[in-house]
Amino acid sequence: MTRLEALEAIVAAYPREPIVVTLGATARELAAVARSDNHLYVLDSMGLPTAIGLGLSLGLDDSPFEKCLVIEGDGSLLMGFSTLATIGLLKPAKLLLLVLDNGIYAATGGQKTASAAIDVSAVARGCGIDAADVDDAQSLARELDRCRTAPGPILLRVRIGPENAKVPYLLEDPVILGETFRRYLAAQRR
Ligand SMILES: Cc1ncc(C[n+]2csc(CCOP(=O)(O)OP(=O)(O)O)c2C)c(N)n1
Ligand SMILES: [Mg+2]
Repeated sequence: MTRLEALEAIVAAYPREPIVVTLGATARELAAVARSDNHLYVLDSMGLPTAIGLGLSLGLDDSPFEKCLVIEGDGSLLMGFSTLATIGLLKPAKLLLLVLDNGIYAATGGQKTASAAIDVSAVARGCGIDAADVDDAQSLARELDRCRTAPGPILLRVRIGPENAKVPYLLEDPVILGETFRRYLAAQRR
């Protein structure tokens, strides 16, 4: 599965739920698949999308949203790995954390991450998070559907290939991106 295919499946399954998306090619490719106000594009803040999604999912606990999604890279997750412990402690029921695991830092030249050496799903389970490995598009669609009603926090480790799709850069002002996302959430809560 390519990153683009994984993102297409995620957008198809959760077109209106809040999605916090990690930096680099993942943000660019998501914007190319569906540029949407319910997406918070976290430009450059490696290691932080999961922490942002944790806070957001706690704040949205009583909202009509089925889930609050985070789309992470393996490298970015590893950089903010301690957040998994806090997620296990606080147990945000709406949090669905999707780790797009290509085993490399694709954005900076393809250096290997520690992902191949460790079992991310086992770490998540050790923290009290429901977790599963997803290896193909069919399993991804099935798991995304299961997660709609399954109580969070849930982590899906989604194996993707190493390629980056040829899509335009996303060079918008982060303040405007953040404000657009905030307004989307506020409008749903009225
Ligand atoms: C704190 C910090 N360190 C380094 C970078 C440079 N950087 C941007 S994206 C990236 C790789 C991210 O890897 P991963 O999360 O696995 O995503 P992938 O590129 O593989 O999709 C790096 C090292 C950064 N933006 N911020
Ligand atoms: Mg990676």
